[in-house]
Amino acid sequence: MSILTQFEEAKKTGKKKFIVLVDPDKVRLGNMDAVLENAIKANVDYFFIGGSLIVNNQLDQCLLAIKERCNIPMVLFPGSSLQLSWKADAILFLSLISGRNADLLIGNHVIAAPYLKLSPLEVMPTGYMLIDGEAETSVLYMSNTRPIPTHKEDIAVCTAMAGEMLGLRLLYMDAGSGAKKPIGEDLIESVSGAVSVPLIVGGGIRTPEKAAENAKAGADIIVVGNAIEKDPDLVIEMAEAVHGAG
Ligand code: 1GP
Repeated sequence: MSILTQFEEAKKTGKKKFIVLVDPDKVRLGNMDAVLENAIKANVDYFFIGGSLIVNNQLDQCLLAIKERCNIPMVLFPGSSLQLSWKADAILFLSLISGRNADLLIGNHVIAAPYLKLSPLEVMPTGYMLIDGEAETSVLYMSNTRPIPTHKEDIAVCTAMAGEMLGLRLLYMDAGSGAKKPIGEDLIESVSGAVSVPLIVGGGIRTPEKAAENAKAGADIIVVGNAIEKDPDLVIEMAEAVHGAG
């Protein structure tokens, strides 16, 4: 079954998925082993692999290191068309629909299309929506876009609806890695109520309680990166909280 179908089936049955975001630049750091070990124990559903800016050119090594240790599927979450690899299982083909940067709406996709067509990667068309997380995150600087303000619920809802109408199969609401303020439950509830495709939510989630609240508010898939890099033991509690929220 494709990963996209797995997401859709899980949404239909109300099962929540938990994803750990791995930054390939940090894979050699001491705590990566602990993250992997805990991810296996905690039945983490998938890994997202990527970052807004990768400087160490070790994407392939990162994917291989994870593959050697476990069977958790790896989905590329690319910050640019330089972050592509056949060693992953799938790729979020992200269109940054909250922004008005043509390169991130369609330009980079044109460049990546022939590579992806030849590759074995499952391509997952995803509407990517940045929501203000009250921090100068890398993704805001690198994407040269403005996030949707948290109090502009109507803009977030209409953006999500438009993404679905354009045929995008997933929506990803992200406050950005390291956001000070994660996305609020009210906004998650409004957006999830307006669309029927699976909704991914991430950015600044630091506690299992917040992860569970987001899932209860309507997020189908929860992504956590930073908090787990800092404290790999959080993987267990976070995964339990999200899986238990379904
Ligand atoms: C960022 O949603 C992801 O794109 C995860 O964010 O690293 O803040 O958990 P954090």
